[in-house]
Amino acid sequence: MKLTFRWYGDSDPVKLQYIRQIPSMTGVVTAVYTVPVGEVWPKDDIENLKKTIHDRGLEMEVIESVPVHEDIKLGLQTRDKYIENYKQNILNLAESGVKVICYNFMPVFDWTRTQLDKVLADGSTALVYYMEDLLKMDPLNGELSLPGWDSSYTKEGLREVFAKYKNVDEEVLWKNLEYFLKEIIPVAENCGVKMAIHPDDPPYNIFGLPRIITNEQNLDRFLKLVDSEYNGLTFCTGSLGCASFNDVVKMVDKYASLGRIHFMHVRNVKLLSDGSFEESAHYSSCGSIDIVKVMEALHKNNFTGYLRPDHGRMIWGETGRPGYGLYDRALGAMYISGIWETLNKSKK
Ligand SMILES: [Mn+2]
Repeated sequence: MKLTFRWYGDSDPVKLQYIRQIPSMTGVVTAVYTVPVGEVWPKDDIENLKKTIHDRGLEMEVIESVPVHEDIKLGLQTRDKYIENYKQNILNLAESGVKVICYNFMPVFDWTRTQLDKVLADGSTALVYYMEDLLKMDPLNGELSLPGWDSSYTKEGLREVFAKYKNVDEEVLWKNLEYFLKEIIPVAENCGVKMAIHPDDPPYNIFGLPRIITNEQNLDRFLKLVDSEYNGLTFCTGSLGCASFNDVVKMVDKYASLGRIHFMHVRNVKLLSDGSFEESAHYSSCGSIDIVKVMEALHKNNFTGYLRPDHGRMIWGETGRPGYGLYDRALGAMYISGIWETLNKSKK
């Protein structure tokens, strides 16, 4: 297991030198954020990013994310141009030493929450998702925006893209994903980069848009679309685990044993009775996911991929990017490392 930390580049209030001070941290997971979705990342930008990170004693072996252009998800004629660009990005990143690329195939929106600063009982703040509030949200009224969402959409642009999805149901989305994978996976194989799809968050349709990377049956189907080690998963315990139909520990065990998990996102969520959930501290009893069992499943299967603590709460007065502060993620990293060290030592 290689422990990593997400870093948003020079504008991130969490500095590389702080990340470097977390024991057993090997590298950061990042991206080139200045290039519009669908375009080729300049090689100089990739190399400069790598140099900045290496100069601080960290590695850059995982990219999160190379976003997939909406035309690819929609299956439009124009997709071929964007797929060629995507292949070029894979090749360029491989040349700079990248081993894993994380991406997702969620239409229009990335991860979705109803509040980013819910005050929990201990005074920390966390991201939450309350069903009652979600049902009141209208993404087309132009007032809604969350981090992780493509903020380049205007109100009209959003209406247009929603209209295009009128003809894209889950089966069409599967076809479009298969088309994309059959183009890019051979390229990834040739240059030794493992592609790792991130599950949909939350893992079911929202706002009438289809979502397919959602549950065990669909992950099985996904892995068979192109049955190659290079067509793998970013297994996000929080994204899959926020729905009660997913048995996260069982799924980690299964996909790790198949050698198809290349990147782990580890975080905990507390499930509430009506399908709502609150992000919690990593510690098992703070949420609904048994993090020790997740780590045991990885250990049992000799997991050698990358892992990062995923979202954290805001604690100790820290302010910054919701979910991506330093302190709680660092606590999560040490908790995970502690479990891993114990498992390593008790095996001998
Ligand atoms: Mn995640």
